[in-house]
Amino acid sequence: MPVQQPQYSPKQVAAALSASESSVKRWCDQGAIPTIRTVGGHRKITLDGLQEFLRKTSRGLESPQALGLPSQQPRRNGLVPGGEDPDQQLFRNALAGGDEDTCRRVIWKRVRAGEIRSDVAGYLVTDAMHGFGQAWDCDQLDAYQERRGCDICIRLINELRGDLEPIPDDAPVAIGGAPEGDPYQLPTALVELSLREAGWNAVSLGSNLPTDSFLQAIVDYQPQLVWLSVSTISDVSAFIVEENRLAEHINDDISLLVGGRALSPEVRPQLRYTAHCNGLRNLVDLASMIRPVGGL
Ligand code: B12
Repeated sequence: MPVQQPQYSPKQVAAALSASESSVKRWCDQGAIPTIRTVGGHRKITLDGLQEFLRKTSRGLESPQALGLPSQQPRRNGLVPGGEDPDQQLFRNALAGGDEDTCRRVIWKRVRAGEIRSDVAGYLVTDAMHGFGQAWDCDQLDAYQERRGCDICIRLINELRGDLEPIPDDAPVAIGGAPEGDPYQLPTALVELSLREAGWNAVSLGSNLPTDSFLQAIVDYQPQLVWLSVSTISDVSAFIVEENRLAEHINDDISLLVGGRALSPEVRPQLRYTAHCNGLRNLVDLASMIRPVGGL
């Protein structure tokens, strides 16, 4: 995928900053704004360069729309850090600003261009939320922006899922979720979308799920595959006991696939499971080995 930074002229940047063009040119020439020169000698400013300038000078963009960026920026100034792909930049800054329509446009543009939905969602949502984590660390993001961002992502993931072809009755069943004490909703929603798109009748049971209820769902759904998404563990010993209890009650013919940020190399050897997945693609590949299903 080409990774190209958008480039802006001093005039565009001046409009976005509500400053004069001559001031912007001066900042460029003084090195305050990292600047590229075109073959013809014109000044060009990348989004990263501009971001660096905003950070160093504690400035915000008065009119981000002058640069094609979403109009609602985070209340605290500065852009959300993350990947360099312009789509990622646009998505995460729109998400921080609560601009759901822009986020939706970016996602669907890529899906309509033929990309796999779960790849698009994983690529944009993961980058954005990791950026939110960093922005939060630097006091650049309010709690409401993070909560609202999660809600928007859940809606967008659900839209992607809802627009898929209906699953045939004989499709293999997969269920999963995040264990008790783990409130993270996005990873399990992304796993559900990935498996659904790969032809599984996949159902996410959500987050913060008590083991007994997880076991009841296994009785009710009779799945061939169970996934466990673990993003946070507050009490490692209790988690290991509960995870092993879950694994013990799962029949040998059901695969238990586990993944998530909190499953560190220290914790994993103490758990029982069929396979650990490094990411969503890895999960889909493993799932197709367990039970191949009709194409995408
Ligand atoms: C949103 C968020 C929250 C929200 C979640 C809301 C919700 N509805 O989901 C809430 C408010 C609950 C929250 C709470 C807290 N959070 Co928080 N949170 C985040 C944030 C910003 C995004 C998480 C997220 O959704 N990421 C997007 C997902 C899609 O990415 P991912 O988790 O990496 O998942 C990918 C892979 O791991 C993989 N994957 C995951 N699961 C699975 C499963 C399978 C089977 C497979 C195949 C793959 C897979 O696929 C995913 C897609 O690529 C992160 C920042 C970050 N770096 O992620 C902080 C972050 C995780 N939170 C953090 C902290 C500190 C907290 C709190 C302790 C804050 C507090 N003081 O209260 C609490 C703890 C909550 C708890 N009970 O443990 C820290 C953790 C630091 C650490 N060292 O662990 C982070 C990193 C922020 C930071 N930089 O400080 N948080």
